[in-house]
Formats: sequence, structure tokens, C-alpha cells
Amino acid sequence: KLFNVAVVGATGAVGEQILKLLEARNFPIATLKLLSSARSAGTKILFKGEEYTVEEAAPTSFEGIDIALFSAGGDVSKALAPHAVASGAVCIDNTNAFRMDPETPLVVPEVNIDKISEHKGIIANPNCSTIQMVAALKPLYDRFGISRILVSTYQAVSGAGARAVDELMRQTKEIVNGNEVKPDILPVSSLPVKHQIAFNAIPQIDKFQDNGYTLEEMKMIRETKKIMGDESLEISTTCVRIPVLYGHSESVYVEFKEDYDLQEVKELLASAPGVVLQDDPAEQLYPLASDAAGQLEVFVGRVRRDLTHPRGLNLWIVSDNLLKGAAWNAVQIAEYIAIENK
Ligand code: 11C
Repeated sequence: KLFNVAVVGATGAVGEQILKLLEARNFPIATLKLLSSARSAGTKILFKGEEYTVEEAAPTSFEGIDIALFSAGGDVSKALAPHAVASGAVCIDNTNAFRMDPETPLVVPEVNIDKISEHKGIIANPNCSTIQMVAALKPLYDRFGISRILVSTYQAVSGAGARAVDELMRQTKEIVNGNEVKPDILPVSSLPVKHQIAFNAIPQIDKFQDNGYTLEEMKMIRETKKIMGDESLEISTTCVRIPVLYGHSESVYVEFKEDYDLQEVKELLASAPGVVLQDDPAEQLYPLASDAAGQLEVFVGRVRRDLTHPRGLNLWIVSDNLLKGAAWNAVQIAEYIAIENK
């Protein structure tokens, strides 16, 4: 069967990757509708050699659509996904809008694909920094149990969109040329205070919440518990933006419930779906954002026993935030839906 597919946010950083993957994976498409905000409507995009004109997304855009992939921001998803569902579409939503809604499955295929069948029209794609962490930790969680996770992230600017990518390039040139830097986008484009990202590290991703954590940090905490189906998981997060274009890196400490064998941990990671173990200190082999960029997998290395806790383990987890962290996870879900509805 072929499907009528809509991509909402087709001109954005994630939308662009979704289209590339639908093309590369030869997704069974009957018709393709490209939608965006009024600002980008009219843009021409090539898909499989054919030119498409991006249309402004509206409540009436979804008639006859089977699968709608949303990545145009939470407000657009909140406003339009219910209309898409009412028109009979299954929505795969890349935004924060429905992730914590109890009616909406929050899915990382390698972790909880079984939840897809519970959807009531919307399936949520988790935040990029959550996806790569849970994909790597799932086989360890299943084998040893995890009581506690402490994570610090090193996140690429592309997580904040194409304008943040341009901003890093522009600031880098300004500094190298000895000119004054004028920050414009980061850490949060809608807030008045901006900070330099070139040659810097900004310990703020998204807005601060009342508890002193940022929304990105709280997303990682809430989403991990929901995806793992374990509200008792203790998780502490610090999310940092660094001057990398593509690929989020994470330093992760986990405390297992049971004693573990380090070799078995490595074997579990090496055989986990969608995970690549890159761990050989003698060869200086470990995951790098520059290698992970453009790849679909989650890369894990620096796997080592904690020196202070007998059931503690340290790891380094890296993945392309626009691919497994967003577009690829969404297209994987779309592929499952296509197979289910064959
Ligand atoms: C970032 N993780 O790197 C964010 C981007 O909830 O899907 C993804 C935001 C989200 O800035």
C-alpha cells in the first residue's frame, strides 16, 4: 500500500532530514504534501527529482492524509495535529506538545515499539538528547536494572535550528577576523539575553523552570521515565550547548540495581539494535560528534567502571541529533506504521 504523507515544517532543519530519509528509504508514498509556516510557504523543494511547492499549513491541509510528520514547533503541533487526527491521519510529532500526554505514546523504536499500537492518532518523538541516552541504556536496564542516572550533555547548535547553525559559523568568522561578536540567537532566541556560542560553552538549553533546571533538562528527566516505563528512576541532568554543528555528546553515569560484569556490559552494547560500540582506549577509539554526524546509529564508548560505587558505570554516548535524535526516529516510527497498515 502507498500512503498520502504530509511533512509539516518541511523547510526546517529536521524537516529537511525527514525528506532526505523518506527519499533514501524509498518510503511507500502515494502523494506528498509539504507544509510550513506562512514565512516559508512558496519555497520549492525537490523530492525524488520532482519539484514541490511548500504550502502554508492550515487546519484543512490534512484531508486524505494518512501519515503527518510534524516538526514545526510545539505551537503548530498543538494547533494542527488535532485537525490532522480528525481527518484520519496518524501524526508523528517531533515537538514537546504531546510527549507527556498520558494518551500519547512516546516512542523510541529500539526501546518501546510495543507502545505504538496504543496511539489515538498521535505518536510523540522524544527530545534528541533523551533518544540517544535511552537507546544506549535500554539493554543495560533490562539486564541489570538501573536505579540512578547522572548525565551532562554537550549539545550541538543544530538542536536549536538552522539559524543557530548560521550563528555559530558567523560568530566563529567574526572572532577569527578579530571583529566584535554580536550574539543573536542562543541560548534561547525568544529571550532578551543572548550569549556567545563560538569558543564557548553555554549551560542553558531552553528556558529555566521554577526549580532551577532548564526545560531541556526536565524533558530528559520526564521523557526517560516515561519511555522506560519506570517512574522510580532517579535522573539528574545538566544540559550544555557547545560549538559543534551536528551531534550531541553525553557523559552518562548509571548506577545499576544488580552487580554487573564490565565485559557483559560491552557485549550487550555491541549487540544492541541501533547502537555501535566504539571503545578501545589503546587505539584512542571512542565516539566523536564529527564521526556520528550524518549517521543513523547511537555510538557508545569510554565504557568503564566507576571508581567510587561498586554498581556504578560511566559511558560516553554520541548521536546525530537531527537524525536518530529527530528525523530518523520519526521515519522509523512511520515505517512501523506503514508495515502495520500494509
Ligand atoms: C536542542 N534538544 O538541542 C533540543 C532540540 O524538544 O525536540 C529539540 C527540542 C525538542 O536544543
